[in-house]
Amino acid sequence: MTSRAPLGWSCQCTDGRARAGTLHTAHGEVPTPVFMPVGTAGTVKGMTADGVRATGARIVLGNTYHLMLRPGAERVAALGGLHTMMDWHGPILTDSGGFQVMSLSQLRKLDQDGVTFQSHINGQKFRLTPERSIEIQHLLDADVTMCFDECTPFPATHEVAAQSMRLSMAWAARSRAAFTERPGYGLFGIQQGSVFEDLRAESARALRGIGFEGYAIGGLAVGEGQEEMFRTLDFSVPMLPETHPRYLMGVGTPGDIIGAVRRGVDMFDCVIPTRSGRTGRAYTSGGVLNMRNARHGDNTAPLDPDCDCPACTRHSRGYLQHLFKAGEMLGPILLTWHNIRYYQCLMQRLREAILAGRFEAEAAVIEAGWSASRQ
Ligand code: PRF
Ligand code: ZN
Repeated sequence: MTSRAPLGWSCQCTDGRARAGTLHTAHGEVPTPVFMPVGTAGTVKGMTADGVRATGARIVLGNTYHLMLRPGAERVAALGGLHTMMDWHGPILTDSGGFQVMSLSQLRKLDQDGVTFQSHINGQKFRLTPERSIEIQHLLDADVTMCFDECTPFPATHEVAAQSMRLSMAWAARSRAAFTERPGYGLFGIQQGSVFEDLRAESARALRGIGFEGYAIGGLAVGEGQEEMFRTLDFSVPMLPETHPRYLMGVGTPGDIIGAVRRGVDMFDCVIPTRSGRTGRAYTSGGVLNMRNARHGDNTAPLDPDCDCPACTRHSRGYLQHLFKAGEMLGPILLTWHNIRYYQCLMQRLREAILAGRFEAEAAVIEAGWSASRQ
């Protein structure tokens, strides 16, 4: 890619619908399929930036909503932008704020122009429009900016989902118009339409008409369940341009991710590895373990014998159980590190399997490990 080009994506190989590619951004290249750890408030909770990089992560997610409330977008810019502030010098994708307003703010009012809401921190009044969301993401210096959208709640009638999707498509056009093109930076559109095939098609047509550097699938993992999400992905993913990266927002468990990569998705983010790490849940090659459970107390074995992270190579399950029982902050730190490392290894295995033309065989091996009772 030339240095003047916008953010790009190149495909190295496909295996069925699964794709192995590379995202080219202003702050470096990212192999896909990729999992982006969530750094909501300018930090991946409990991790230094060096630690995040050591897990293998190459891109992190930040949130317009949280950062506009605290410390404020203009202040992040004054502090040198999100990369400098976080000491994270790789690519950053920022979400646009609408989804977080709807899930976190108790008091909010949506209109055709945007949304007015009260901060969940101190009740202060704020307003987000497509134009302001894009401006904030510029101030943060996001490599990947997301369109301002409304995540349609689930379940929704066809009529409600249609209205909501059409509002998001109007906002997508305004987001595109407000976005300043710079080399290595890009804007992603977000497909909506709930679980309805005709609405997903209409949304994809609208987004393709506007033109974006990447295409996200929004409005899923909102309570519909894995089977319904996969059914929706079956028809929604092929509607998005083959030539561009596809991003499934807010997903998911390792099983969700394998199923979505199988259906042609390239990018993911989710709070699961970080949030569940803080509460003692560990994702391992043998399945999910709760490290608060007393049964681990005398166990000298590593959390996951197949993992090379500090929690697994330097400590026992018994020690990790003790840390959680004693409320020591090192417990959440170690399990967050482990879970992010687990997700990074999962993505690397999937990518290598796609390149080797053995995606299904590898997926079967990984999934068999979760149900084998070797713990
Ligand atoms: N839109 C935006 N962010 C999101 C979503 C969405 O639909 C979701 C849905 N899973 C998570 N994060 N902008
Ligand atoms: Zn580990």
